[in-house]
Amino acid sequence: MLTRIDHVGIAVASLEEAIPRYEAAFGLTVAHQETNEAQGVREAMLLVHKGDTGGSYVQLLEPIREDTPVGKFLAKKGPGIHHIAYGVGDIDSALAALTVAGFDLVNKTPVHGTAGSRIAFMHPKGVGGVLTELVEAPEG
Ligand code: MC0
Repeated sequence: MLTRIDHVGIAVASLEEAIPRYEAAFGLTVAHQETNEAQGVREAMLLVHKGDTGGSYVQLLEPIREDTPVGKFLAKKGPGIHHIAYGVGDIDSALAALTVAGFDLVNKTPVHGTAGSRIAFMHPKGVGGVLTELVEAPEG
């Protein structure tokens, strides 16, 4: 079902502060930046590796308000790893299989993710305390 680690989502207080740190430490560059209102974040994707099934990224996440998943996470735990995201070829079949297997899905159907991708979150309680995201990359 899984094709790659698509990204590791990291909660930060400020993208302006975090991006140069990741660029300086690892020589990464920002491949994409956007604001996702529905998810309550400003985000930057820094490419780590381009493989046959798509890229792997560090995703820096800054909340746009306090009452958002990343805003609440930052207030409670401070900056750090917020979630892991796995690439899938077909997110609809992946979600159908997880539903049959009894997993607790935050998104029962895919929602809009980075750069036109289709994404869905699984609740951390069902996956060993790790907020887990599935990503189907956009066509092309
Ligand atoms: C909350 N919890 C987490 C967690 N966030 N555990 C591990 N990792 C996280 N990131 C735990 C809390 O510690 C708490 O555990 C319990 O979940 C309830 O926490 P809460 O603070 O009361 O939060 P809720 O219940 O309101 O929401 C938690 C939930 C939410 C996972 C449902 O954060 C959510 O819907 N997340 C999915 C959407 C999201 O994260 N969007 C932002 C990234 P205890 O043990 O204290 O009960 S958007 C993104 O990444 C997009 C742009 C993309 O990739 O394309």
